[in-house]
Amino acid sequence: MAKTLCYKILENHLIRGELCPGKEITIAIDQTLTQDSTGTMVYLQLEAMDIDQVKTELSVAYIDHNTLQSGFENADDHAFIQSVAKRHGILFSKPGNGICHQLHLENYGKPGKTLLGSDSHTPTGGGLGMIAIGAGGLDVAVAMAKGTYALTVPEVIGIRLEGKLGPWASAKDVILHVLKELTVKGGVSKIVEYYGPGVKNLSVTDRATITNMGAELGATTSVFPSDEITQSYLKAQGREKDYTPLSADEGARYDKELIVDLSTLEPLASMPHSPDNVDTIAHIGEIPVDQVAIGSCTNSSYADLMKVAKILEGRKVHPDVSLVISPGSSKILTKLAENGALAHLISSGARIIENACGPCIGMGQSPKSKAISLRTFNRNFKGRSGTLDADIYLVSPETAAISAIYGKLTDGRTTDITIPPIDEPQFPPNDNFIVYPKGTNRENTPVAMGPNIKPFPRNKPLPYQLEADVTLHAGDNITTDDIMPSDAKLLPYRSNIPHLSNFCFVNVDKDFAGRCRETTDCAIIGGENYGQGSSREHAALAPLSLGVRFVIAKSFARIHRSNLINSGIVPLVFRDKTHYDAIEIGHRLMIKGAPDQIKDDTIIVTNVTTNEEYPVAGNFSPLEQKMLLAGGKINAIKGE
Ligand code: MIC
Ligand code: SF4
Repeated sequence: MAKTLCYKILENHLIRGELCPGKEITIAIDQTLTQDSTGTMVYLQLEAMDIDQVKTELSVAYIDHNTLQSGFENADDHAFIQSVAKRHGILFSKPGNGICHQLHLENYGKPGKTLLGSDSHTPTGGGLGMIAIGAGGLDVAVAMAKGTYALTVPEVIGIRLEGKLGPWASAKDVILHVLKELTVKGGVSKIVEYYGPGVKNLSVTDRATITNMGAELGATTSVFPSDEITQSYLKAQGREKDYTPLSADEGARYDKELIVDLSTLEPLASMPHSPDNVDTIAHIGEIPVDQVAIGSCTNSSYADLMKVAKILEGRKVHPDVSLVISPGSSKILTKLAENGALAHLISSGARIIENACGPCIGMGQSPKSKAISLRTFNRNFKGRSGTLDADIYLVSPETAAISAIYGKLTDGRTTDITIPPIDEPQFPPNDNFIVYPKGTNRENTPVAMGPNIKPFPRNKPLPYQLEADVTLHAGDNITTDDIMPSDAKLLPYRSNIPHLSNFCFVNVDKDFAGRCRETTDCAIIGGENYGQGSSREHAALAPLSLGVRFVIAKSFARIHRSNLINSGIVPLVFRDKTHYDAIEIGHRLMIKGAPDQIKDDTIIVTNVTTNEEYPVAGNFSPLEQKMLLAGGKINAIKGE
């Protein structure tokens, strides 16, 4: 039978189970990546697993999120991660090298390999024909320790690309169009596979922009074929030997199909406050803009920044706009410096900041109150910029640059500016930012522990009678940024869960943490797509440290559901969605015989306050049941 590309790669890595949608499989993981804001937890967990060297072909620890260093905390975290990397044979990428996904694409990604990363945008690697999956930190720690990862086999959405992008339309517009079609939950339990004649009209970094933002669809991952364009990208990076041609078999069938004619796409924007709230720029209109931010793992490639430089060359940033640019990697910045493009950017009035995540995660550059900020990033959730009342629009680099000049949201096609084609130059190898672990091991390298690094919370085995007070009743599409906000003030506490938990849900319900502390065991009620967004397991660990024992929602986002299970918090789904409205804050809920019930298709939750019963579903795989019974993944592993 003709196979899809993603199933071919999964099949090559299959260790256990049947490659059939909905079934649980275990696959071999070739590579892992971590970044620093999730990495400290990953490496505390790896240390707790008592292993020697990692079992993967390659593991890299990047520092790119918490680079502001406004106190000792971030620098201590970096030193901790560097020491653990040395102990276990992991490459360490120093701060300043760039953003993990851009760096991994440039330096280590290989067609046909599997990559697990403790960051939701790990699917960027799909632009190179990899199966690259974002996961919670503990899953990545286990992948390093054992070289494996268990997942439920996703269905495959095939997106057939036809035609060629017209002037001012960009790879970003492709994924914004797909988001408009499929929405932020359209990709849950799915892999998105691109194919068709239009693929050859997109560069590898274009493809990576598209697979990167597949995370916003909720997809497990997204993947492109590996072809001669992949080969020339790898050649430009001095890695032609890593090339393997890969594609789906002729006639492969997809569970769902979508056709996108690239030639019909026009410049688009995601409007506040959701990436799928997409419209054409022509239709949104020429709204005045206060800030423009260009960068992030979605749009900080060499070609992206060269396009921006060509648009800005000889022109001036509008007086009312602050334009800030964060390049994706040190190699890209070096090239821009060498070819003069950096001078064009600076002399136009742009602010150049570090090669890092920066403003994308609220690490600086928060816009002014009520600002309109155009960003080439991937998430525009309320408050994520660090300014709660700012309106964030997600756009392509081309649209961002032209709008920075005109001071208003601008459709480039209405101007007389043309952008010349950008050729990918040869990037000479430079690993000056990489620390290799050679010659070190556990015995000769101590762990560097700063005073802000606290042990991660552990759960207890599932009790017979699980009882909890409802401490939050949340709406649809709650993001992990809602659950555990991240900004320049809070990110330094990513290694200190007891402190961080005080800010859990602070922008949704500021009394949540206090309410939890007044009782022993708590429950959360959520709407659709609960926990969408990032992979941060802090969105499970902070609630755990506040005593949350279960969450009942209308539906869950994939990574967050896994993170809850890994922490021993039981994620349950309403069988009858009207029951969502029957539960209120302060009600006491009970699951009798919880260890037996979690094996059943239907679990009965009793509302002790109102005497009602709610049938809910868990759909837990045998592995998930084991983790929940033990009170989380670490406990389950220790008990093996
Ligand atoms: C994000 O973009 O939200 C982050 C910050 O990169 C997160 C990881 C984190 O919260 O540390 C992600 O996408 O997984
Ligand atoms: Fe960093 Fe932003 Fe990408 Fe997350 S989405 S990895 S914060 S650049």
